[in-house]
This record gives sequence, C-alpha cells and structure tokens, in this order.
Amino acid sequence: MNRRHWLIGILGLWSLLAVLPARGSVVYVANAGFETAGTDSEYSADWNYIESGVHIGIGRKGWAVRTGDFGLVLYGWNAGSFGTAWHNDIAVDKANGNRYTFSIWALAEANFATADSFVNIKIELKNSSGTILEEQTVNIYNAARADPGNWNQHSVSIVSDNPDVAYVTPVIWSQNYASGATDPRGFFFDDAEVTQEWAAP
Ligand SMILES: [Ca+2]
Repeated sequence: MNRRHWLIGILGLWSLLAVLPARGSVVYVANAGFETAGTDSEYSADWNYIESGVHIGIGRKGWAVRTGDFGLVLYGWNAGSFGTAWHNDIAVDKANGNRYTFSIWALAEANFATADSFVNIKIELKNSSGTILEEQTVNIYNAARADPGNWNQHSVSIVSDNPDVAYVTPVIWSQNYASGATDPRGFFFDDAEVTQEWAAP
C-alpha cells in the first residue's frame, strides 16, 4: 500500500467512526480521585458529606490512596459513626445512552466492620429540578471484605429511558461502624467514574 492509499484508508476509517453512535462514553466526574481539598483538608471539592455529629465518620486522607495523593476513607475506628458522600449533580445528555453506571475503586482494611453490614454505592437519576426519578444501590460490604487490603472496582448501573433524566448523582454511604474492632479498620475509596452507554436491546 503506497502512501496515498494508506491516507485514503485512514480517512475512510475516520469517516466510518464519525457516523457510528458513541458507545461507552465516560462522563466527567470532577475531583474523581479526591485530590482537591474542599473547605478543609478532610473535605473534598465537588463532593458533599453527611457524617456523625459526635465523631468524624468520613474524610479525605493522604494514606488511603489508589492513585494520586489522596483518597476518601470511612473512619471505621470511630465506633458508631457513619459517613455519606455524594457528588455534585453531573449533567448528562440522554441522547448518549440509557445505561448509567457509577464505578469506584474500594479497599476494606482487614478489620473494617459495621453493625449493619453495609457499605452502599448508589446512582441517582434526577430531572432538571434535581428531583430523584430513579435510583439503584449495590452493597459492596461483603465483596470488599472478602479481599481485605486490596483495591477492587465496584459498579452500580441503572437503565432508564425516562426522557426527563438530566443529572446523575453518585452516592456512597455506610453507618454504625463496629465497636471492638482493632486497627487497621478503615474503608477506602478512590477514582470514581460515571459512564453512559446504550443498553443492549
Ligand atoms: Ca486519589
């Protein structure tokens, strides 16, 4: 193949790709790796927390890292505490697909335990007013604890053809960290992503 034919081939492939529908598009998650601090070093920009009013239940730490310099941690050493984190609403274009997936890497330290046996990841679909239309939750507690000390990626998906979907919100939460557990007993998160694609018909 001479140079001219090679160029035509490349242009042809480029033209074909241009008319194919986008698949598996990754939707940007701001501060996906918790690298940027919020109002203080334990808070993460672009993420919001609810936590125990008595003891801190969740925060950003420099020793809970999969990539970069920071990760998010459930403070399992504060018995009875809880932590919830949710990202700011992420605008999506429903023309890009009907399957929405929130994925995040997690690591359970050896002795992390809660009295209620859950660490949930959830994806919420919202309308343009921010009202939740649909949501789906996966409890990753057992899966993460089955491989202590190692990072694994977990996902929760929802398929929706609701024409009012305008935003996606990823959420993480756990509660009632166990008393009596010895260190190490944190639960780490890092590298969140949200993807949108067309579900197989
Ligand atoms: Ca990170």
